[in-house]
Amino acid sequence: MRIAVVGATGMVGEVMLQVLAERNFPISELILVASERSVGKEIEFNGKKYKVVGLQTAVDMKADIALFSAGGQTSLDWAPKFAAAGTTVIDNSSAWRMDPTKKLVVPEINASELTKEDKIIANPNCSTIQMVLALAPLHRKYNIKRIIVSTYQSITGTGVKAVQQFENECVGIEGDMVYKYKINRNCIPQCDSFEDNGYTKEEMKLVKETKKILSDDSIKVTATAVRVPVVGGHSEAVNVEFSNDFDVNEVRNILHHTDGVVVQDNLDTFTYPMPRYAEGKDEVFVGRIRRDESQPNTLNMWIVADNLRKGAATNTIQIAEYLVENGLV
Ligand code: 2RA
Repeated sequence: MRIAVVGATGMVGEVMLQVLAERNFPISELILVASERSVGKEIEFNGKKYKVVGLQTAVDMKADIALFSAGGQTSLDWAPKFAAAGTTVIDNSSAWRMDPTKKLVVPEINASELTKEDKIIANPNCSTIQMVLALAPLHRKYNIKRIIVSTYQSITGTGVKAVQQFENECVGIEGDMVYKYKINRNCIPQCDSFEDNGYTKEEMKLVKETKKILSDDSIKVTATAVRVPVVGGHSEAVNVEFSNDFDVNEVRNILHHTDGVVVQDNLDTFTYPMPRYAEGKDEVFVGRIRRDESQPNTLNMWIVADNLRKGAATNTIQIAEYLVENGLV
């Protein structure tokens, strides 16, 4: 496969290259793409050095698949050009996610919706992916009515400059401020900008993307997204109300048998998911599974995943693997 990585010098781009190598993705030719200022930069992949090229050069090279993580405007401007050249684009930005003509895919849930005609495929937001992967099998079994989610999101979700701000603060260096406030020893109840309804774009992604991926607009979702000084991954406290009652042990068993999910839930051994220990892994970890005793048919759980891996790079590459394995590219 001729593979282009668009945004190859960014945080997610670097993880995509790492995951491509780890999973031994079938690459006959690798095209590394970044902004004009990075053209000519050399990046090593699998022991070989590759020179970064610009976007138009990459379009002209007619990759089979282009893995995008280069921001929404670049996706809006360039994904159609890659698609017109015959390349299938899998995009990590929010640009195409809610477009009714584009598929929004978590492979374990809805890869079967994909066809050869899908030339621009949207990778969901990281905080959405980890939540819906755990909730999808429970929705099928018990029918979700409402989700209340509070997220505790890693600074890696903002990018390398946010990590630099955190590291500077830890050693007392006054450097560039990515966030409006200090992040060390703090929690910032704002991920991305605010919408007119008082929610952030991040919170509304959780609301809208969940309905699309689970193909059920009747599901009510409300979210509070918080930035925390953590690097390993995103954590989420999820309260979910079902139409039907459930047995907590049956819920654990369903999750235990769900592809991509690992249940870490044993209070006797203080076993529960934590971002420090999820870092670098591809699974979604679920624990603190317990009935919400304040209302019927309602469950609490704690969901953790590495936002750069299953939340972005790995999910993207799993979509690409599905396309290849099913002859869709
Ligand atoms: C964040 N999910 O965590 C967003 C984008 N990666 O900031």
